[in-house]
Amino acid sequence: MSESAQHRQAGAVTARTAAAAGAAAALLGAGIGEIVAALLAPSSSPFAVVGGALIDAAPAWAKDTAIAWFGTSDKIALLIGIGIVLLAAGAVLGICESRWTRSGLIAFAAIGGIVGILTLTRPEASLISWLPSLLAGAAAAMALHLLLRRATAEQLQPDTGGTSRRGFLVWAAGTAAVGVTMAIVGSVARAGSTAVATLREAIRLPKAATPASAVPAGAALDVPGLAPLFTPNDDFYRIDTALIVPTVDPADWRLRIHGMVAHEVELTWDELLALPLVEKAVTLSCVSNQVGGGLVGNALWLGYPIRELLAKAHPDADADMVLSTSADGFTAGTPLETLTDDRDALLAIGMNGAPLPLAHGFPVRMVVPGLYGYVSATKWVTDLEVTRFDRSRGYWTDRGWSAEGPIKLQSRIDVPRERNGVDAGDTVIAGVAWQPGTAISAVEVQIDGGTWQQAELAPAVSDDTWVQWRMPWRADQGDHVLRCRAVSADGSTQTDAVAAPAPDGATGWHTISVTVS
Ligand SMILES: Nc1nc2c(c(=O)[nH]1)N[C@H]1C(S)=C(S)[C@@H](COP(=O)(O)O)O[C@H]1N2
Ligand SMILES: [Mo]
Repeated sequence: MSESAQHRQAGAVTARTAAAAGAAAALLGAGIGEIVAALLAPSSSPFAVVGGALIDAAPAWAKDTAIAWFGTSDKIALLIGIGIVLLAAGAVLGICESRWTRSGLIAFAAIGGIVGILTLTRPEASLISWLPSLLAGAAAAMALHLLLRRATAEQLQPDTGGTSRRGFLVWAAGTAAVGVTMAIVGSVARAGSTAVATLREAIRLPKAATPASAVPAGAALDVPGLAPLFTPNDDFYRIDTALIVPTVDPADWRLRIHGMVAHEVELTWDELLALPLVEKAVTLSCVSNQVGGGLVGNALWLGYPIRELLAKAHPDADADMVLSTSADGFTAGTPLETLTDDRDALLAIGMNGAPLPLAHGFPVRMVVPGLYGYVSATKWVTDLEVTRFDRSRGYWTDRGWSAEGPIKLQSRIDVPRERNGVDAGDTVIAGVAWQPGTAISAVEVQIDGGTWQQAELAPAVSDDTWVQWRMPWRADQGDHVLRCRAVSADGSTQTDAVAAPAPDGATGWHTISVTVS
């Protein structure tokens, strides 16, 4: 008796059919989970919960590799990875179920239950956030049962030619399609039309009591391809551990300042808006930015100096750090001194004239001039605990990054682009240079290892922002190597020592190769 005849006789389905049933059932479960989560609470999405737990549990090297490989698409890469694992697991469970009745069903239900429990451990958990995962597991189990029953029934029927097999395939494909559609609709509903996005649209920001100093004439150079002096909100890099952008209703927002203080302070959104606000241009950089990379941007921030709030709380004399916490459980440890000195560390509500975009921390985030984001720029901030570095650690400090993170002196060539060719003749080299908190006094450019030449430096908006620079270049045909370095007002020259981003920021000279023809 041939193998397939044996299966037919026993009423068992082929491994391939069982695997297809399992994968389709897994997709249906995933779709149900995403739809229910979109209706219930975005943060209860099973995908987001598993992804968030993986992000928090991953060793530092895995995260650094993910950012190096996928850049700001690292989250999409993670979700695709989870999807692939889900399909594979579904296929395996389908085969299990076809061999040992109930094993696949029980496993699907158990996975739903485990993810449900995991959901309750996440920072944004609510009382019912386990529901989407549980329903997803139950739906997958039920779908697997029905699909296999159908496949088995068809195997037992007298041979009806190709029609019966096609019947199963249509059912399996239909189940998978419904699952994928629900998952897509669920995530679009979640991203596009949250009530908080609508609330944000309606907000009119108060005017700053202290407006930003005027942008000096000539600060923005007219060089096509050069990063604009102010980075538009839609182009501003985004880095955070949130798979789903947290949605915080301003009416529910509270900031609590506590810990080593004489008086606890609590602040509501309306109270914050009524305070005399400060507007300030600040360049923000991610510690993961590679030399020459794009994880840096400049914006006009509107907010209230954290210094004033801390003065009301009156920190203890031996406190030296403020641990800020976000609505989604991220934390950053910021030196107390940087929040109380005259640099105007802000509790920010506005970015380039608009309320903070949801992805950039709506309704309230921190912006501390001179510090990398991971130790200072907490988005969706809700809690400031005054403490000490020897008592408390921020999210990334527990994962191998330095406790303190001042932004290093850096410069970048934006024009020409490495991958674009250059036409021979008179052209221009241009870029940006920054060390927020310290003015840039010069940028130098080196062509093909020759002498360092002074670039033209545009007037700076402030010490806290990047400056644009340019240098004319008569480009000869052939391959050329271009390099830049910045000099800061305190006299130091950007180091050529190559350092990786971990543990406290990349260094080295941005070097590009271009072909002139
Ligand atoms: N809540 C929260 N805030 C956060 C982070 C985060 O993961 N979660 N990442 C920090 C890091 S590492 C950086 S570089 C900045 C980036 O801010 P942006 O996304 O607005 O550019 O946000 C900081 N604030
Ligand atoms: Mo960062």
